Amino acid sequence: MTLHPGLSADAASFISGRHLLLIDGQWVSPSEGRRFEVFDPATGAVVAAASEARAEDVDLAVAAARRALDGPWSRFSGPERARLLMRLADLIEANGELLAQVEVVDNGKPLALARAGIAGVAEMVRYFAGWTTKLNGETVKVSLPGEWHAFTSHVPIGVVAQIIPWNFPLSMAIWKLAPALAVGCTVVLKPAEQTPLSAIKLGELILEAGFPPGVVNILTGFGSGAGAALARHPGVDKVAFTGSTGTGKKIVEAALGNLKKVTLELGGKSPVFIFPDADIDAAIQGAANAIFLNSGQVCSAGSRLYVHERVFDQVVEGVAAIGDSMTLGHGLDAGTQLGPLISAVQRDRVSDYIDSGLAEGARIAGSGAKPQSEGYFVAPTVLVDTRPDMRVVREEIFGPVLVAQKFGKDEDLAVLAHTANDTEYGLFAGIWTSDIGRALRFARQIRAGSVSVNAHMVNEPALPFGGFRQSGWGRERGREVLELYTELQSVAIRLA
Ligand code: TXE
Repeated sequence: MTLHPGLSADAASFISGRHLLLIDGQWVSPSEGRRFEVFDPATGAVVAAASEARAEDVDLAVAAARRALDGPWSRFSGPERARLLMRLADLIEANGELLAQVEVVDNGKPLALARAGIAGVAEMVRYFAGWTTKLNGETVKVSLPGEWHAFTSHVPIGVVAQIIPWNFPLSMAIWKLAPALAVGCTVVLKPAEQTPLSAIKLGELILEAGFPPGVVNILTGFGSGAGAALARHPGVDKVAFTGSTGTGKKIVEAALGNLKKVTLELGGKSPVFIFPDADIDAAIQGAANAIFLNSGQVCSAGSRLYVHERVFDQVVEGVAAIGDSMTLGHGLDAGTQLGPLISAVQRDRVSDYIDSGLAEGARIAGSGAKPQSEGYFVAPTVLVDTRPDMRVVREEIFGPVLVAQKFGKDEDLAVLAHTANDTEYGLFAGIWTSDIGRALRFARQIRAGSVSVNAHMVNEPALPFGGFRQSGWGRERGREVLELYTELQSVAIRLA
């Protein structure tokens, strides 16, 4: 196993350690004894071996989660759950550098981005710790004859399966875990097979924080094995998933057996509009961040850019120049601004998209240089001369590839909204303008779960996040996600 020399001794020792499954508060070997390799995407080298959970392990983990749900965890009050979550947030911060380095080796992202992610994760846990004592129902007036007292209350939905993607492994795990634990659910969490390591470390911290056995179970393994077994399991009350739209549909089918509740955070092809009255320098930087951050492997990446013709050349040249100036490299190397893609499969997929765009008549703005490196790198790429029917404009690429198009000075907001909405997705849209009235009128016409004005990717725990149309079901973050981890119970009492 070849580890990057920049890793701290702690991180190196954790990564090369023996990785097991967390079931019922114990680290255990997988039932079939299988293991799988974990790669550093910046080098292609194997860095670790993780345990492969199979259906039998899923059965054990779901049973442990059920026992905890019906047993000790049900007796934890809101303030007690809050204290555990607060302790977990502190432990995440105390182990922040190790977690960030693990995330870099597992996922490839630059260290600065991984560190920012860890800080956000701790804050997300604290935000949901606050909610443990605040999710109240309502009293309801009953109009039947006689005297009544009636109210609603939120009860935990039960045992939750959480299936996590590889683009922000720890953040996506916490977005799901923290609200589920805040309301009193128990969890079986499956990280993506490409990035199992930070979830394992998180499991250690969860035990150290004092969560009772079985409240959080962590199963590393593949989607077709452990993932599919969780999605169809009759003992699971809800599955929460982030990943591709195709896999989301498979999860919905698998969930039909017991009609478990499903929430989905899926793909996107999000538009960014730049009007000529915007602060153009800020808009150029914002549009570049929107597609190059995390090498474009972001569900809400701003992957379609629409620029007013008066500033089109300036914006496209600016974004392409930022892309060309970025230093690609290992996330632990000083100066790296852009890491590799997650896998050879993803690199080839993204490269094929660029080729398909060029074959259909698009042109690369900027250098178009290809990285020469053993890792899974794709250079930032801005495509112009694109048309709405091209695959690169319609499909989620999930790489640092931007398609740029012009709009005319006479186009009204309804026409632009039609362009924004000309997609099967509806996750995000960005608007850059100094005319806030226009921004608000435009936002109302856009069919997307989140809209940012003069900013991109507002990562705020209190703001719900999720998709219209094929970008998903339900919301994460904010009060809304708590409702999706609870069932609403009505109680009506006839007074004597
Ligand atoms: O995703 P999958 P993949 C998109 C993005 C990317 C494409 C393919 O466009 O190029 O998906 O990535 C688990 N039952 N996004 O194939 O398959 C799997 O083990 C249950 C967008 O890696 O969706 C992993 O834990 N689980 C996205 C998780 O699903 C299954 C983030 C995600 O994998 C399963 C990631 C099954 N049948 C990819 N099959 C976003 N919205 O942010 C797989 N899994």
